[in-house]
Amino acid sequence: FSQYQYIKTETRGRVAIVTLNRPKALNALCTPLMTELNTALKAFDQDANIGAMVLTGSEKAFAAGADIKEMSTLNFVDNFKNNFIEDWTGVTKIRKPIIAAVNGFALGGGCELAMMCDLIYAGDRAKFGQPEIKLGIIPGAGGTQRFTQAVGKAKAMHMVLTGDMMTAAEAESAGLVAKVYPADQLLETAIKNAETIAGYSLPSVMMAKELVDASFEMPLAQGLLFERRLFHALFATKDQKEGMAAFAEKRAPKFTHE
Ligand code: CO8
Repeated sequence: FSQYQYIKTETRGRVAIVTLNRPKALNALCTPLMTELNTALKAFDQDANIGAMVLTGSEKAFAAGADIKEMSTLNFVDNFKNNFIEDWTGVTKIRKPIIAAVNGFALGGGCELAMMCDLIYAGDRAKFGQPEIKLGIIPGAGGTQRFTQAVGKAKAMHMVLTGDMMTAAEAESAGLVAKVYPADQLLETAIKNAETIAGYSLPSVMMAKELVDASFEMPLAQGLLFERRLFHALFATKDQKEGMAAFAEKRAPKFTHE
């Protein structure tokens, strides 16, 4: 029995795997799906036994966007009063690393959801796009901003204005995707990488994530100062002592995440 209808969750060691599971609609992101997703991610973020998460979909689709049928009857005043989409951005508040493992379509809100994660690994047949323009709207959850930060103005303008899709290879060379793997090896590889990350000292991992994210918000001098201070701070952890002792003793470190 699962408490969820639109997602599946499992854990493997210190890694949590969340799978979008609305196959008939290509994982279109309806409100209850997003509510479940945010609930699950938040629970894993608070779970001391979890060090990293993987978010994935199916072979055919990571997610083909927000649910167009659900959105079709929305109007401006309600969107404005309810701050539509704000509740869906919980992924960006998660403090442990989240890897998006993208096979198939990552379109519209699906692409935006992947970009809210910390890094994207793609299967070789993945397709990325911001096709909102074809529906008479524009991206609403970061497609004009995170996409541009990732790939630069030329490619972002092309994608957002034409609605064209990008292949996994193009997305990798443009800087949207960290690595491309054969589709059938994507999830296992993403989990393996997540296990590697989850094996490191959690405070250092969380600080590293926080700092890379801060580089998008801060002037360089402030970002460097923030980095230096957190670097100093990590010398107050047991894991720093353990990590350096293990190196000197030529053995594997046993991190306790404190
Ligand atoms: N919403 C609702 N249903 C969808 C969606 C969607 N986004 N995408 C696919 N489906 C449904 C189809 O309606 C179809 O259902 P049914 O069998 O009942 O007709 C089923 O999934 C299978 O889809 P197709 O038959 O179309 O499959 P194809 O393989 O022929 O085509 C495509 C695949 C190209 C992916 C096609 O389905 C498509 O173009 N989908 C829409 C893509 C799109 O426009 N996405 C952007 C939506 S707008 C948006 O995301 C706003 C962002 C808001 C922020 C979100 C924050 C997280």
